[in-house]
Amino acid sequence: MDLYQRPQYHFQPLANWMNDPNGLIHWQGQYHLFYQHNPNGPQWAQMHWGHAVSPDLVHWRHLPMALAPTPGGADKDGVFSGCAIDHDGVPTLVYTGVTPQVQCLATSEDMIHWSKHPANPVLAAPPEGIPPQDFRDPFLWREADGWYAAIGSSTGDGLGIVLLYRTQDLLKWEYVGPLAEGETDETGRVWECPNFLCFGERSALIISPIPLGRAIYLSGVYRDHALHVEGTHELDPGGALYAPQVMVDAHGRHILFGWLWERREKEAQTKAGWAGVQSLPRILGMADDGKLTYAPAPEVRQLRGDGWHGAGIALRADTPWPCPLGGDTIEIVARFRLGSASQIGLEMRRAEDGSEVTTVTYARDNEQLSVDTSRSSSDPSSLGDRYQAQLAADDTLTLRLFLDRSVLELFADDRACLTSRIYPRPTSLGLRALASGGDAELLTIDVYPMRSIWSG
Ligand code: DQQ
Repeated sequence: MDLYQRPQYHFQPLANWMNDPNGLIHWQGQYHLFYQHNPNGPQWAQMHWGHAVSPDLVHWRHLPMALAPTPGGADKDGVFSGCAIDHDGVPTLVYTGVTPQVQCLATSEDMIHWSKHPANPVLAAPPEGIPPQDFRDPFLWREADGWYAAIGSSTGDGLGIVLLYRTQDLLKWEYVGPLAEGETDETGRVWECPNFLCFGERSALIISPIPLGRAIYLSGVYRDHALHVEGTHELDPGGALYAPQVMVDAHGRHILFGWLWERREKEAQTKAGWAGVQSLPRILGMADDGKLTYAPAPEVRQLRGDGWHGAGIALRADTPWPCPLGGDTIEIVARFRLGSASQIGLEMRRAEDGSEVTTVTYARDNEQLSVDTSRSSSDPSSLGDRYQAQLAADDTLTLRLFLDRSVLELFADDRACLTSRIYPRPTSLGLRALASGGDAELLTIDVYPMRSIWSG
């Protein structure tokens, strides 16, 4: 098994394949994370639901497999994604069984052992005109007149759609209409894994469109059981985060986990013996402009070891400043004053001879935040690229970065997130700050070694 590239403080199963987070729920003071899992190998096949529990969103304990395909059953070819709800005090998983794609239920008395409902499938076919091979990933919420479910799908014309259903007892379902529909193929052909979130007057519908390979969201006003869309936005265009799921916990926080897929060749994944990581828990909010805000859950701070702190560091144009502490399992909080610079940034996981380096930059003129992983690894099986997000910054900008071996998660001013996968050598550990086109200042920089979540 390739142990070096395995993250130390991001959730993973012990081995083999993992993709979407499923069934996130805060139940009797414990956070439950289920996930798409192939227990038999490091590739997508025969989907099961793995299961883990945590008191604090950060330290996890593996639990027995929650769901496996039932031979001859409604989920004989796979237990696909879905959610967890509290249905009159009974923890209930609502998920897609295949093939064909149908909606199913499972319940539990102890949150460990799960029984599939004898009436499965409880929703056996989509409305007329909707392709039955794309009818999946139910996401439920409660309204005054019952449960509502958003189900991902595709229109007969090959655009994305989220179908809205209503049910009282989870056994009889009524199709209400489209919650939202795509208008161009720029937002994909099939919408997977919908998540519908309400923030006061405004709502956001997160979707994972095929073939975009990244999640986006529609924000607007939910009225008469449809989302009146005001804007379409990127959720995390860093090239690695897909099929996220959001839960509202007992404190009313919207907490997101997302699947971080591998960005290295299949062969390297097979050799490694594992594939797929969950993101750190992120708290979502909504700003006045209808865009989501992102912050790592405060619980993540408990992983910090003794940090290195610097302040008032002048960054001269084109003269990189080497930070005394770098690493591959660290958190970096860097607050920049842009000054006269046209671009500022950080180089990380830098080899001493510069042969490997990952660069995060912010360019003032086009307001672009970038993560460049094209030189992250000298291993040709690693697939690097350059990823960008739009961000308007004033004279100061705070970059908060989590490096965890092959994971890089970037939060910029809580207004943009870019998550990428990188596969440098274990010896590429350097960290430098830079400015170009003029001088800037690092107002403060904090670098924390991060503790493993698995070591007690
Ligand atoms: N993954 C699941 C599906 C979902 C897709 C299958 C998204 O339910 O649509 O593993 O990654």
